[in-house]
Amino acid sequence: MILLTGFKRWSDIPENPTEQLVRELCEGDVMGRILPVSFSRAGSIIKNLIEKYEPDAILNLGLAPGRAAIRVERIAINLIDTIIPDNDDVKPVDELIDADGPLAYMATIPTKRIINAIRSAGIPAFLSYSAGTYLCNYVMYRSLRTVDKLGLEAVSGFIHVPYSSEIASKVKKPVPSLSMSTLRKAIVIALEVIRKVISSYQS
Ligand code: PCA
Repeated sequence: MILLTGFKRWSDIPENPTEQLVRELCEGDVMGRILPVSFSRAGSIIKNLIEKYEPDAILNLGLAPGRAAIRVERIAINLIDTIIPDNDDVKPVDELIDADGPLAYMATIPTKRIINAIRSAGIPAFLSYSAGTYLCNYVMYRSLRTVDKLGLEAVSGFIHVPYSSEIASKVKKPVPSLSMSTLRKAIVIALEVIRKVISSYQS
């Protein structure tokens, strides 16, 4: 089973496209969950889901406003450094995510294979070496940390998507975007690549 997560909206963004993506893609072997943009709640939700369901793979999705392409994150760092408060109005600065955890975790999903497959479908996708220091990096780190602590074989990683054009049309300034159907296609491709990895280590 693949655990696919997205996020609710936060701050002044009108909608989070990852919410719709997760709703549309959770069927068959994909279990979808929408996470709150909250440090105190999102971390325990992701930890409990992984402990309870022991998924074969975890793919976390988030919106990167202002980015023009799909970004597959390579690394999650053990740091929270917030400029915008989360949805509980909490704004941690210079805090470790886990005082006992390593400085960073590398994504264990096949990042380059995913990017190549998405690009082959004519969709712009790039490797990213920073998921930021907000909720997305936090959830990526907490997912990898939980898998590590439990000693699971699961692969885990994070993909940032741009605004969908549908949501960008509601933003009051010009922002880069891709259509919702393009975003959906990219994530479907990423899930296909992840499925192949899972089946190769299970056989
Ligand atoms: N993007 C934010 C948090 C929620 C989301 O979708 C981030 O990049 O941290």
